[in-house]
Amino acid sequence: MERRDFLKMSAAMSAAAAVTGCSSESAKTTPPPVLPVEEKLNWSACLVNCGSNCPVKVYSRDGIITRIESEFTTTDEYGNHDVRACLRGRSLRKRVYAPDRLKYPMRRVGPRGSGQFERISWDEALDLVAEKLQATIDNYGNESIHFTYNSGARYHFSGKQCLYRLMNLKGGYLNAYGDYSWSQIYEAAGQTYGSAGPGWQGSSVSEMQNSDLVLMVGYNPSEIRMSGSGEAYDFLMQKRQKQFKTIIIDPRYTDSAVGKEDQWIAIRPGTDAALFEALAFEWITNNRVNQAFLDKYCVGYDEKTMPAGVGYEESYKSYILDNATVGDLTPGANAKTPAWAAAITGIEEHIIVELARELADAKAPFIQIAASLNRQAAGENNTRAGYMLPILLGQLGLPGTNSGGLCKGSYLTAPFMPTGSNPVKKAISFFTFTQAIEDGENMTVLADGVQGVDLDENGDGKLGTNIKAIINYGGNALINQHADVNKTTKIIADESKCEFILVVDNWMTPSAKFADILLPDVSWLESEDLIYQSYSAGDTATLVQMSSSVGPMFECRPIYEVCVDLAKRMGVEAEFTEGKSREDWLNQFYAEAQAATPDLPEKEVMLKQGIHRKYLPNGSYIVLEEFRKDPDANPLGTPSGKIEIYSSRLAEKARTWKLKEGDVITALPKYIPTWEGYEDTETKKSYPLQLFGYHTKGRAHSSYHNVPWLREAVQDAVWINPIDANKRGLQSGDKVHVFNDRGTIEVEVKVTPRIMVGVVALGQGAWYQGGSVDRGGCVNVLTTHRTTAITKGNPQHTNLVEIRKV
Ligand SMILES: Nc1nc2c(c(=O)[nH]1)N[C@H]1C(S)=C(S)[C@@H](COP(=O)(O)OP(=O)(O)OC[C@H]3O[C@@H](n4cnc5c(=O)[nH]c(N)nc54)[C@H](O)[C@@H]3O)O[C@H]1N2
Ligand SMILES: Nc1nc2c(c(=O)[nH]1)N[C@H]1C(S)=C(S)[C@@H](COP(=O)(O)OP(=O)(O)OC[C@H]3O[C@@H](n4cnc5c(=O)[nH]c(N)nc54)[C@H](O)[C@@H]3O)O[C@H]1N2
Ligand SMILES: [Mo]
Repeated sequence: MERRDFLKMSAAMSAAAAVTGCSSESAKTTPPPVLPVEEKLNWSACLVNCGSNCPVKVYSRDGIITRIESEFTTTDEYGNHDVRACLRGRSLRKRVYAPDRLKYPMRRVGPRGSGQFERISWDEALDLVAEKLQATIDNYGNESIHFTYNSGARYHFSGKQCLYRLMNLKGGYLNAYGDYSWSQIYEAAGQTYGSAGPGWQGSSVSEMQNSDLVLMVGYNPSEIRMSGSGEAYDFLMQKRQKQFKTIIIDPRYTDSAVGKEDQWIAIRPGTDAALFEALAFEWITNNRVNQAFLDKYCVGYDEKTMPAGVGYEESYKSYILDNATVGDLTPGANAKTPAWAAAITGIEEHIIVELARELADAKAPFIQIAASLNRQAAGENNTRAGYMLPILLGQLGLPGTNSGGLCKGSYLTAPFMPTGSNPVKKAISFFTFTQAIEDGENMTVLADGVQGVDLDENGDGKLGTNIKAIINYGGNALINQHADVNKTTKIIADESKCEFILVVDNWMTPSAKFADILLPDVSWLESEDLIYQSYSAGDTATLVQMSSSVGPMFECRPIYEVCVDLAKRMGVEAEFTEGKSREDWLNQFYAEAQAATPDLPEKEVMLKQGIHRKYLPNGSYIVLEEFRKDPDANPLGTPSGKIEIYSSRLAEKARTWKLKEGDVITALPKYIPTWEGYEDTETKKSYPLQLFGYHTKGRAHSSYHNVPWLREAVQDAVWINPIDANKRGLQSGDKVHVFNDRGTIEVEVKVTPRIMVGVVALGQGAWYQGGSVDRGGCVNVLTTHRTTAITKGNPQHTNLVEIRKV
């Protein structure tokens, strides 16, 4: 922080302390101090990627933040309740004033990644950025410029959309499809239900009111949807209103359990599909499947609904029973029995049988297959296999049921800065950018999932270009959040490969250290915007009017202004601004939001009240309701218009795609024993423990890592079961090395029965520090660049490791 700002801040803070009686000098006799300026209140929001975008109240004096409060303006009756920020939003003052805040534009002076920079002026920085981007376009073409995945700042007006807009006006950039969150879910839902929707927008949480049994597979709202109005709160209130049974299947005894669950079933990571198949076996052999539903709405269950030319022996029923004979229920030697699944999943046979009975008996089971399963090596198949539960029971499109998808949130809408369209059609999977830096030229459709290229007679085609420049705005996935950080840093550090890296952030993150030019953005608390809650904040829809009395700090500038100045230099200013000022854009957006939500108060009112909310503005959502009512009038987006248990499109990919050894694509949803999974006995000889990096309360990904309060509140420790700990002589609090062939990290260990035997777990997102042992404790030192089979997405939850005491 500049000395001037620091002095201003400490003056304001000591004045505040005197008033609240916190100062030792506030003796009873001294007259009350005269405050320098009145305390102001502005509403702002936490725009991090947890899906909630909570409002926060920012109090300030003379441009210095004095305190942060969460919302408490309602009577707090459920349905009209406060949208209270979690521990992260409440710590925002610390984050904004963190010592590693970026304060002025910088140019790299040492080797890339060394973190050595020199301060430069904005003019110099923008000249350099414009020059480098133009040179990359001239030398290698627009498709050699790439935006790495970024989700750290969910602005509507002055956010990443501005940079996309600028680049689209300049001829575009190499697209990415998919994302770290849900790539394999999109694929699974697309193949099964004809669109991604039923995968990431299942029924509303409120539908639990109509359910008697909620099954949460790897779903952990209490830690991943923490907002005071979000899914965690909705779930609690639904439970309070109706005592439906709750069963949680998770290798970890999560905060979503701890007393809220009726049953916790611990499962080995990546093996859920085996459990689902055993449930299917139980239902088929006990005549509990909904045959009428399968006949009418689905393709591929048995001989009655196989696609032309495909026989019964390729049907789902035959696969589960290992029985090629129509009508016969005699199981074969490879039948997917509970005993078979018990050996793989670690769940006792009788528990599987009981679970099958309970689900079949339930009047309206609400089944949710969470995203963690899709971040496993066979993520597409794990998820498809999970969708089979509601499908086999015919418990879909009805009150109280769900497709297996994540819950659909409720929305009020507000516009985003329009990006325009990208003239470049070529796209890679977001997860393969490191490969595209090294060898994009030779990446193909059939081997690497490249999209949007011309196809040859074999149906294949090449990307034909390497990534030569990267723009990384509001993302830490250049380094920290991407897999195999040690390998990634080597690729990114090589200036002969990717020749230019622009990073725009607020703090000196592990990714920021790899910038050639580093630009300081304003923080949320310094910004004006109208935002709505993000993708998954439950049943309360909100609009929040952000405004600020505290910025811009230092030499930070909003990215909108930065892009206007870049557009000037790159000859597209008029197209970029459309002749509008910043105020014009904000007014236009406000008017558009009012048109969509007519009872949204005038802006002057919103500036004072901050938030406009509505519980379930469009009512409670039942996924696939229309299809269930009338499948002919409302066909799905699959080729058959029906639910595809057997996917002809995947059968085609299985035939034509060039897969790595050990990768499998199957027409039916199947349990696949994968590399570095429970059944990878070869790798387990050296690395016997399954590890995943879950999403922790103390951070949103890597965001908020640099807030000491949060590091204190939520311990970063690798969880291990007492049985595994005893074998290694470990006690809680010991420092350990967690390692595999890709690297070693040093963290504390927490010995707890809340994690199952053979499995260890560590909150993801800690900042990578580098070195042969990463003392930052970044779990991605241990994860792999290897992709999932179909979407070429991220299997970051599939890892084998060993642990030893330091
Ligand atoms: N506090 C916080 N909240 C967040 C985020 C954050 O970083 N921090 N990130 C946000 C984002 S962008 C996303 S995409 C979501 C992610 O949400 P999820 O993908 O649901 O989160 P995870 O923590 O990866 O996994 C949830 C649970 O699944 C369990 N699990 C892991 N592997 C398996 C498995 O193979 N089978 C089963 N049955 N369970 C398994 C883990 O123990 C964990 O408790 O969270 C969002 N919310
Ligand atoms: N091992 C493992 N790795 C994972 C996951 C996992 O489960 N396991 N989860 C994955 C998932 S689901 C996701 S979504 C990704 C998330 O990966 P990212 O999208 O990279 O998310 P963050 O780590 O939160 O990084 C956000 C960045 O935005 C910056 N930022 C915040 N506010 C602002 C702002 O106002 N302006 C600018 N310019 N920058 C800002 C932050 O400082 C930070 O550098 O991580 C993935 N990585
Ligand atoms: Mo995510």
